Amino acid sequence: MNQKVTVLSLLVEELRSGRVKVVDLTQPLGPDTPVIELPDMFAQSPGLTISQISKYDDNGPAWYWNTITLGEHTGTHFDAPVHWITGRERSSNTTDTIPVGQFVGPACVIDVSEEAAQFNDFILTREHVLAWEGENGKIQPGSWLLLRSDWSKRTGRDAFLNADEEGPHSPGFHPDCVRFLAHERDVLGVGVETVGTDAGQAGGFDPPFPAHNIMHGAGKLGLASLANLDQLPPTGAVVIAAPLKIVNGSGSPLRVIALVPS
Ligand code: 23J
Ligand code: MN
Repeated sequence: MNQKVTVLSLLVEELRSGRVKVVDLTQPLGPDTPVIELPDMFAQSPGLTISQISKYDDNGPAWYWNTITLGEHTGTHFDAPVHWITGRERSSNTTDTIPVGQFVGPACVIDVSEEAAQFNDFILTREHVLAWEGENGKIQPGSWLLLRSDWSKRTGRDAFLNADEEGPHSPGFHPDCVRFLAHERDVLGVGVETVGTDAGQAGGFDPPFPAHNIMHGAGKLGLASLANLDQLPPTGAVVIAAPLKIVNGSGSPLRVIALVPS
């Protein structure tokens, strides 16, 4: 019997033929994975520790497995609306309750890699997004807005966190840009290559940490420490970013993948 042609049967054929590629937007997750450093007055999030339970030995002759301990916001990870105080009263704001439909969406990729290389504190404005839309079309509701900075190409913790006496220096979003994306474009959320969705210096913005404050206050999501954004077109890719179903979780490490047409 012939199978009906559907958008998914066509997708399967495109995947099989290689005309649609699956791109991994995830950083390796290990003990050296850098974690955000907050000012000393605040509690810090632990990175990953991994210890062996057994490896085909007396502790388990035919099986290998490990125990992992880590903060929810370690490496390539997802920020749920409940992560920020502005999102605490929203419904379905935790990793286990966000509707799964919100984990899949088209990607709008804004390339600021040259600007961020020139000026590590580069801040994306509403005007930058409007200029991008002039080239690529209007951001559709339910899109992921991904900021390509090439920050994922930095090797080692010091270069990645890029901190000095003033604190960390890394690109991010202007508060007015976040308001625009959340309220006038209704994005799913923002994704970045840096350690968090906010700029390194965003603790001093008004409001502090606008990508957290405004996005999560609007029920929007965040993706941090993404990689391989240079392999995505400005539009046309679909991103799947589904966190672990941690009960009352504020976020989770995850595997982020993109479907990219060639
Ligand atoms: C806690 C406090 C401030 C920030 C963050 C976490 C993150 O970036 C995060 O991983 O969500 S800025
Ligand atoms: Mn986070």
